[in-house]
Amino acid sequence: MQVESRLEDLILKLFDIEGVKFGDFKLKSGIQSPAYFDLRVIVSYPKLMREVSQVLWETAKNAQKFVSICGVPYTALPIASVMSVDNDVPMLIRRREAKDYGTKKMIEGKYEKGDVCLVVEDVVTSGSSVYETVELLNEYGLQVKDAVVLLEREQGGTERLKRDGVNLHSVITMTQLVSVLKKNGKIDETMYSRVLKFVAGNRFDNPTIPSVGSGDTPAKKAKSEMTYKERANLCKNSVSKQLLEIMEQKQSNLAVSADHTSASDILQLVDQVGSKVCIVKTHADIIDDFSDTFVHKLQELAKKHNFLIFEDRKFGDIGNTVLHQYKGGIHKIADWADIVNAHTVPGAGVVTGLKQVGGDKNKACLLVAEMSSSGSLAKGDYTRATVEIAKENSDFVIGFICQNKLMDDPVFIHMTPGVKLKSGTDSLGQQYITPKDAVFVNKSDLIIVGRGITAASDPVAEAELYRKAGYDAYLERLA
Ligand code: 5BU
Repeated sequence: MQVESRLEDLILKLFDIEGVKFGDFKLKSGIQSPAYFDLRVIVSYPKLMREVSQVLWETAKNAQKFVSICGVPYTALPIASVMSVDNDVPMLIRRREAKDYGTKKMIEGKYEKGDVCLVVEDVVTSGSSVYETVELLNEYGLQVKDAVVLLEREQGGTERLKRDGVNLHSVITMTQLVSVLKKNGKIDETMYSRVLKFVAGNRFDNPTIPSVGSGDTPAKKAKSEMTYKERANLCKNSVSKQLLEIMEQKQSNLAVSADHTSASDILQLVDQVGSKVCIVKTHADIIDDFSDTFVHKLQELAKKHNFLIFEDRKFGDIGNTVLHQYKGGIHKIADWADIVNAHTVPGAGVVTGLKQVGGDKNKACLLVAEMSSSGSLAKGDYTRATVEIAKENSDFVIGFICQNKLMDDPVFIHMTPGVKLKSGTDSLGQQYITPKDAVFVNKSDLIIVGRGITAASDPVAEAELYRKAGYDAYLERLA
C-alpha cells in the first residue's frame, strides 16, 4: 500500500475503534477541545496495535541512532513493547508512581550512562508528558534526542520539545487526521473547520492561552530553572509571591520547624535563627503554653526577621469541620499563620472549606502530596490526584509538601521535610535526605528542617549550614 493510503486506512481504523472522537472534551491541560484522541482502547485490537507500532517504528528511522526505547506511560507502554519485540530493540519502563524514596527505581530495564533512548508517545499536545519522561531518563543518565508520536495535535508540542533539545517525529498530524475523516464522510465540514480553528487558536506557544498549570502552562518558562525572583513575578497569590521574594532576598530556601514544646524555647530559637530562614513552621498543638501573647511575639519576630509563618496543622477532615478548626478553637490559626497545609484524604472539600476562611484573609495552603515517613501511603494515584486538586484551586493552594518536584508550573512551590545534613532515619519512621538530594536531585524548592537545627548544640551555626547547603543546591540547579 502507498504510504498515504496506508495512513488513511490507519486513521479510519482508529476512528472506527473510537480512538478519536469528536464533540466537547476537556483535555488534560484543562482546555475544552472539539476533538479527543484516546488510544488506550488499542490494547483490545492487537492487529491495529501492531500496525501502529510498525508505523511508529518506520517513523523512528528519522531519529538519530538509539539503543533503547521507552514508552510514555500508560498508553504508549504496550505500543513500545510491540516495537521492542518486533524489532529486537531493548525497552525501558518508566514508572509513573511517585518515588518511594530509596526503594524504587523510576526507570526499569538495563541501561548504561549516556545511552541514547527513543521516547514513544501516542499523542502530543503541549509536549509536557513526553518532556516529563525525557527529564526522568536524563536524571538516570540517559540521553534523549528524539521522540516518536502517532498524533501531533499541532498545538506547539513539537516546538516546545525542540527548545528542550528533543526532535519530535510524528506519524499523523491533526490536520491530516481531520482531512481524511472529512474526505471519507466521517465528520462534516463544520466539525472539520471547528477542529482546525481550535488547533490554530490553542497553541501552547500562544501567550493568550490562560495558565492551566502543569507542563501545559504556555506563556511561562515551564522549567524550574527559573529563579525564585522570576517565579515570584508570575505568582498571583500574594503569599507565594512574598515567599519567593524573601527566598531570593535572604538567599534562603530554609524553613525551620520550630518543634519545641514551650513557647519561650520556640521564641528564643526563632529569634536566633530568624535571619537565616524564609519560613518558621509551627505545630501549635504541641506547645504546652500556647497563648495569644506567644502568637503576638512570633508575629513580631516575623516582621523583625522577614519570614512567613507556616502552621503545620495538616487539616484532614470534611470542609465544614476544617473551616472551624482553621478559624476558631484556642489556636485561631487563620489569624496568624500565613500558610497552612492539608491532607487530601477527604477530597477537594477540605480545600474548599479552608479557602472560605483563608481566601479572604490572603492566606495560602499547601497540600501534603507525599510524606517523608517510611511506608507513607501518599504516593502514586493519591499524589497525582492531589496535584489535580492543587491545579483546580491555584488561587489558594500554592504548592506541596512532598519529596519530589511534582509539577512544572513555576508558581507552585515544593517544600520537603525529612531533611538532615546526613541522610538516615529516626526511631519512629522518619526518613532523612540531604539538602542537596531534596533541592538538586529531587528538584524541590525549599527544605524543612526540624531536629537538625533544634537539637544542635549551636542552632545558629547549624541553621547557617542548612541555609547554605539548601541555597547552594538551588544555585547548582540553576547553573
Ligand atoms: P525533623 O525534626 O526535621 O524530622 O522534623 C520534620 C518536621 O516536618 C516535623 O515537624 C514533622 O511534623 C514535619 N513533617 C515531616 O517530617 N514529614 C512530612 O512528610 C510532613 C511533615 Br507532611
